[in-house]
Amino acid sequence: MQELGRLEDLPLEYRSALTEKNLVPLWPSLRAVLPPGVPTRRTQPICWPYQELRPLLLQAGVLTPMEKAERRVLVLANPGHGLENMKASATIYLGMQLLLPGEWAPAHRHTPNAVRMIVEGEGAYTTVEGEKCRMSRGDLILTPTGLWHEHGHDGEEPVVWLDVLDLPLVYFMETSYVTEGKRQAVTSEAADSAYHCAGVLPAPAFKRAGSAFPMLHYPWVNVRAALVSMAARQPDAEAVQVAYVNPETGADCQKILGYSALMLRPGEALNLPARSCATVFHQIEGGAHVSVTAQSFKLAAADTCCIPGYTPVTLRNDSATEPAFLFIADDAPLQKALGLYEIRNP
Ligand code: GTQ
Repeated sequence: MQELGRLEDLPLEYRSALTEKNLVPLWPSLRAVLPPGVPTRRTQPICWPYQELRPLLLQAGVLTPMEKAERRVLVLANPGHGLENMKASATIYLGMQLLLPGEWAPAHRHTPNAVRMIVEGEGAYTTVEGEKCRMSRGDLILTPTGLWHEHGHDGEEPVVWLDVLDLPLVYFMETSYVTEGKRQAVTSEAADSAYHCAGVLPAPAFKRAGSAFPMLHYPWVNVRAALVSMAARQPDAEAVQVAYVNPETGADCQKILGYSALMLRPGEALNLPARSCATVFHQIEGGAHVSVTAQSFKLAAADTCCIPGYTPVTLRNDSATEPAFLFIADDAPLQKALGLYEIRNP
């Protein structure tokens, strides 16, 4: 590829004249913004072992009362993006949130979309637009853009969950803001929703709802059962994986980030091709190795890692007897909508 002229090659006087008129020559920076073949990625492969962050999160529970935090969260920040920018990848924000018994994180709504993957503890709940979603380990709860949400806790032990938001993208677009609200009246329990029975949808008087976010709570018991039955029925499946979708449309459950759950059978190794999207892996049960060319993370339960885009990944379950279950988040829906999504076959 042709080497291009540098800024230093230009007379100082000319450079000043350009600066004065708010003009910039493209050619010294062209290769930086359009690198050959593969994009430049700030996102580094990073792992956040749960046993390392858990004591620090519990310490935040002692140091900072809810009134002073609103949301008591330690952000899983990728050093490649600068810790202060609070990004796991260019578009993905990850945070571990702690709620102690009796605490309440007040109602608000905001433009970024969020989901919560419950990590430990029983007794907490999120109310989303009046729908009460009780939290259990491995459950996925959606708080999509613009919907009121607050967190409460009637139980007896600390509850921790992983927040996944498209905040970096929405912030970058200068469209991120919050509105504070009042405590919501609970109007229904997500667990009672007809959406929990696969293959049937609410259709009262022959009318389908067609709401943008019909299903807010995906209990792990159901998702796990789906994976286990898929593994049993399709022993030759390339991967035992299910996507979290909008049951009314079958499309990804949110428009920017996509979510799935994957089961690694005992002893299974799975080669995932390089995809253009960055990917987050969170271990729900069991253990797995997540390997990229130069690095390998050994995930135990509740560990989380992030892998940049355009990177092939190998997942491996070393246990000869136990399955391993991973929660996966990526920005594939956004990239697909924009026509940027790629899978590179080796
Ligand atoms: O629980 O509503 O990690 O608003 C960041 C922003 C969690 C929340 C985060 C939020 C929330």
